[in-house]
Parts: sequence; structure tokens; C-alpha cells
Amino acid sequence: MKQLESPADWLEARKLKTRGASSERPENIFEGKASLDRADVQGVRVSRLRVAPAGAEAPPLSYAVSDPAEGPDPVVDRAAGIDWRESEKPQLEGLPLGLVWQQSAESRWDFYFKLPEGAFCFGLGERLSGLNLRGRAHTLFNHSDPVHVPSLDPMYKSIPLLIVAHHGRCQGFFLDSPARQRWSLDAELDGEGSIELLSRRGFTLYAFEECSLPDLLAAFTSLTGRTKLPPNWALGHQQSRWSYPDEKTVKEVARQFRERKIPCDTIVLDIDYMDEYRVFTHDPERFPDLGGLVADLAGDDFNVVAIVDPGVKKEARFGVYQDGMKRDFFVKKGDGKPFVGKVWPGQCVFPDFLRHDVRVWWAAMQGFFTDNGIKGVWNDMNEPQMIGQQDPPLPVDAVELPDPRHQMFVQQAPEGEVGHFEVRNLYGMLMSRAAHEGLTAMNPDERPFVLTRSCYAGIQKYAAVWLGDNMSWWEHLALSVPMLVNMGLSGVPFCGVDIGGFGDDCSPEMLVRWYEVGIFYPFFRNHSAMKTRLQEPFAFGPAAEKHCRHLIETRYRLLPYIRNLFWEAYRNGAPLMRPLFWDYPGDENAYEIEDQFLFGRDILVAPVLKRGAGRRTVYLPEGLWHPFEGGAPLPGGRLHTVNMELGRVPAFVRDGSIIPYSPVMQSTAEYESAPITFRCYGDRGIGLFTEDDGISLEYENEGYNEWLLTFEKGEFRSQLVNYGYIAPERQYLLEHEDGVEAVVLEK
Ligand code: MIG
Repeated sequence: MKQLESPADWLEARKLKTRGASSERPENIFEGKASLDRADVQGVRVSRLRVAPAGAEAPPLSYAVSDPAEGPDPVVDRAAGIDWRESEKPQLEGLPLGLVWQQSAESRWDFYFKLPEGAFCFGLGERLSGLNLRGRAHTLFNHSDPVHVPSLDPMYKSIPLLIVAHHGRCQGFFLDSPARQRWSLDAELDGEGSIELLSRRGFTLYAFEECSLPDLLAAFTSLTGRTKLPPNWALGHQQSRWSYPDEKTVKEVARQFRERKIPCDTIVLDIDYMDEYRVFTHDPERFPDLGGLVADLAGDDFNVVAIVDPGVKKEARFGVYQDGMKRDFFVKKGDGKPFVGKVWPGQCVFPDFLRHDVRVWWAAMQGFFTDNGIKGVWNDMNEPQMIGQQDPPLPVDAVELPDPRHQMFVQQAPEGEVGHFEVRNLYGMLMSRAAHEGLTAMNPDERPFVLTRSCYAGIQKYAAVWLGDNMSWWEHLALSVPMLVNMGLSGVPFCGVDIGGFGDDCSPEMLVRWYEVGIFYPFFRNHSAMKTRLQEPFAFGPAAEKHCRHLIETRYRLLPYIRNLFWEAYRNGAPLMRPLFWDYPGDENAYEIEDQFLFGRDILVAPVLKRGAGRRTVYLPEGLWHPFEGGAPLPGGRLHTVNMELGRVPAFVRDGSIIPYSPVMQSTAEYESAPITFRCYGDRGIGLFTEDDGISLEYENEGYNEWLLTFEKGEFRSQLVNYGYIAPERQYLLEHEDGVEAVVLEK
């Protein structure tokens, strides 16, 4: 049989031009300063390349590699705490994957590296893509497009961390620059990788040398920060809609949840609670008593999350506008006049979140929410997106930047004035940082919850993310898995997509299938757009409602396990949703699987992602796996065809694990004193259990309890790892193959 041609031969034979061949590289005009040093970061060798263009003293300050605890601004260099050693090689060689770089124009830098045959590419934040990013180019320039079709390239979020996995080991690059980047990952099928960075300001690049995937994430999040523990309520079910139009509807939706016994912790208020979309206001007619509404809902154990956009209505009599103008806090055009763009309120001005004083001002404004008892803030439209503007504001095929004065607007970096495109990818993140710092300042004893659409590397310190306007399409249900796994591999564990899909009409079957996987999204929210079919779990009749109830109840039963996973993320940057090769790097089959994922170490999720399907093939890695809903364990290391009835939890539990479960709860308010059942899968097992108050920051000062649990030869042991929290009385039970018994945890 004739061998298939290699892609490179195929291109060659057709004389097709390829981009990035070395002979076509532009000339290197670099005359600035570059330095390379190396350090051991959490056991990973990291090279740090700092490059400043001619005329600049240093590369720009970072907003990703910083420690907010060490002072607000200018950003403290987190990497400074690491023992960086100047490299002996002045010629800056020896970077992973043969990376070389150059300056090709005043505002353009190019990087070239090799992608070995068979290597996989992951990370880069939010990509509308399958798991492996190889084989196309990816533009990192924060952008909102409500229709996520396959040709869409720039998305809402940009996280310039690329992980290259080869033969079970990983290497990676973090190009710390919030300017436009275009990563071409073997797009020409010639084994070449390249990055085009459009910036006049230089950059810092971190290169991670060969290590394991968990170690790489630990090192990356050691540089860019880690997720704090969310409040328990934010891990519960959140119900949203654009929009619940008035107080009465909100109360009625909440009442339905309780009456129908469908667990829920949060009702989300989209833009219509505002007074004609003015930020930090509420509509006097439809939401006359916002604080009263929130208090009412709190009486029924509901929290409220409210949306806020960055655009401030340009209106002489509007206080926020007046005050911001007086203080000169809004961005300006190159000619010094205020920049005005259209958003929901009409003509708007935009705070310059690069400035510390502006963030403090915006942080203080979160008092509007906390005064009304609102615990969570949802930041939308913060790419920033405007209506009727050239979109994206810099065409994707641009290869140089316009003059800073022609980059939509200028902003004030600590180092001086800068064109917006140079720092665009920071806008949403710094808005969320202000929200996070504001909530923390206002409620110092409570864990803040912020949700954002747009962000940059390091967002995990400030906010959870959702992936924006998906559709009620089966394709988008399927894409949610690889997209969220790549978010996790970009350092952002607290993520989710709109369950049921945002745009278009959901169907009963789709909603149930979506909840089957959605209960494993770290951020667990049902949301839908106006004019689409209502999408609450009870909106599709009794059969779908029954399934949704069972699935959402399962989410609540998993709360102690989910909390364990957030502890892991807090300690070492591990995502909750993990690709199979996270734990099975030696298993070649594990790399191409993007319709299954590991939820922590012990649960493998294999959702049904197709309409009308009643079964699917599932690949189980080595070991023995117990179907989540019961039944004989299945052997790993092979494919199985498994029946997947609608409404059943599509997961498998690793033999040898102990999973902590809470009982079914209507909200997380019941959690603290709820009995906990440790379920051992198989005749021996190991697991963790942690306790903390679920709301305060005491866990940062040892205010938590932790046990290592084992069960072997019929004997249960709990080894105390930390004891620092006096928990309310609760019962502990052990469940194993022979039954259930009460157990006592060591103190
Ligand atoms: O242009 O606030 O992605 O979740 O419901 C729409 C209204 C603006 C976009 C968000 C979506 C939200 C909607 N917003």
C-alpha cells in the first residue's frame, strides 16, 4: 500500500508558500537591553528573559507576576522573591524548544521555536478550540464576539502561557505582555512555532524547562498567583437570566427553587436591575428596594450576584460620571479629549483601570453592592466592548501597531502614557482586581466573589471566569470540555460556561445533558439571553425537572470533595477539570481525549455530548473504575461502550479512593453541620477531608481542619494533618462494600 504523504511533502509538492520559514524572517533591529537569568521555581527550572527596547531602562511592569498582598501599586515583582541567577551565556541561548527572538520593527517582536513531531500544545487561556491547540494560529487580543463559530479567533480572555507536552513531559512559555500576540502553532504544518508580539514596550518571557504537567502549573501559579478559597455559597448552583425584569420575578424564581426542592444558592441580577444601565444604581420602579429584596432572599438562604459594566453613562447629572470627570479618571483619546463609546446606557466614558487611584475609587464604589447586602460582583463587557465600534479595534492581520495616540484611547501606566492596544488585555482583569479589593475592604471577614468575562494571566487571584456568550448548541456543550480544561491549564481553575447555553433555545434533552457535565464545572451557573426560551431547571416540564434536580443534588453531595479540590488549587495551582494525561502522562491514549476529563484525581467524567445518544465509548485509564451511580467496576486501560441514560451522572470513580459526601441540601447554608459520609470505593482507599467555616479568611491562618483518611483491611483511620477550626457538631459516617458505620475523626 502506498504510504500517505507527510503534510510537509504535500505542501512542497504543490509549491505552497509557508509562513515563518527562516529565510523569510525579517531583519533583527534590536538595540535595546536584554538579560537572561534562571531560577528554581517550585522545583522547575525557569529562565526569565527580560527585554527592554532601545531608549527604555527596563521591560514594563507586570500586572500578572505580582503579589497583591505586598502592596497595591506599583506592582511588586513576585518573581523578585525568587533566587534569580544571571545566566553565564550572554548570547541568550539555550531556551526550551530552541526559542529565539528578535525585534522586527519598532512595535513588533518575533519569536520562533520548534514543535517536535507528536508534541501537543495546551493553555493560552480561552481558545475556541479543541484541547490540542496545535495546527492553527491563536490571536490574543481581548475581544467579544457573541457568535462563537469555529472561525472565531480572538476571544474574551488572553493568557499567554503555552504548554508543550511531548513524551509525557512538558515545557512552556509565558510571554508576559498584555499587548496583541499571535501564536502560530505549527499552523503551516512545518513543525514551527512562532509568536508575533505587537508592542513598543518590550516584555518579560518565562520559559519552563522540562517537567511534569502538575509541576509546571505549580511553577506558573507561583509566579502569577493562585485562587483563594471561594465562599461555599459560590460553589453552589447559581441561577441567572438576561434579565429577570423586576423584583417580583426574582422573588418568584427563588420561591420556585425552594418549593420544587431544586438546590440553589444564588440568583443573579443582569443589567436590568440598574436605573437605565447607570452603574451602581437600581431602577426605582422595578427594583425599588434592592437592599430589601436581597435581605428577603437571604432569609431563604439565597445570595445575590449583580452585574456591572465598565462604561459609565456620560450624563452631566450622574454622580459617578461627575465625580470621575472631576478626578480625571476616564481614558482619553490621543488629542486629550475624553474617549466616548456606546454601550447599554448610551454614550459612556471608561475608567482607566491601569491607575492605582482609579482602582481605589472603583473599589470604593463596590460599597453600593455591599450596602445592599450583595455578596458577588459580575464584571461584563470589560474587554472593553462597545456597540458599533470597529471590532476588534485592531484588525487580526495587522503586523505593526499604530501610533499610541491612535490606539482607541491612551492609558496611564505607572511608567507613563501608553496606547490602549499595548495594555488592552489587562483592562478587564484590573477592573476585576478593583472589584475584588473593594469587596475585601468592605467585608474584610468574608471571601469575595467576583466573576469576569475578560482577563489576562493572573486573574485567578481576583475572580472566577465564565466563557461568555455560548449558544444552546450541542457543539458548544461539547466544546465546553476542552475549553475549560485549557482554562485550567492556563492557571484559572474557577471557571464555567453558561449551562443550557446563552443564546438560542435550549431543549429539555439538552438542558439535562448540559447539567450532567455542568455539575462538574467549578463555576456552576445556568444563564440565558433575552428572547430565548426560559431555561430554569423547572422550565421544561416534570421529566426534565426531575433529572435536573437529581443532578444538582449530586453537585451538592459532592461539595466536600469540590472543596478539597479548591484547597488543592489554592496550594499548588492544580485545576479542578484536568485532562487525562494530568495523572496518566505515560498513557499515550490520554493525550487526544477531549470529551472526557478528570475532576480531581478520583473522578473521571465522560459526558454525553450528542443529541439522541443513549450510550458512548469511554476510555478508562489504568486501574479499576466504579460507575458513579453504582454497578460493577470496569477495568481501565481500554475503551468501553457504556449506556448513558438521560439524567444519570456520567462519571466513574477511581478504585482505591475515599470521597467525602454531604447529604442533599437545598443550599450550602446547610453544609456546616451536615453529616459527612466518607465513601470508600473498593476494599481499600485513601482520601482527604478538610473543614473550614466556608466564608471567612481564617483558613489563611491555619483556621481549618484537615485529615488524611485511609481504609484498609476493614480498618478506618483518620490522620490529623491540621487542626485550627472549631466546627459545629456534625456526624461522620464511613460507607464501604459491607455497609455504613459511624466514625470519629482524630483530634
Ligand atoms: O451584549 O448583560 O456575556 O452574559 O447576559 C450583551 C447582558 C451583554 C453579555 C454577557 C451576557 C449578559 C449580557 N451581556
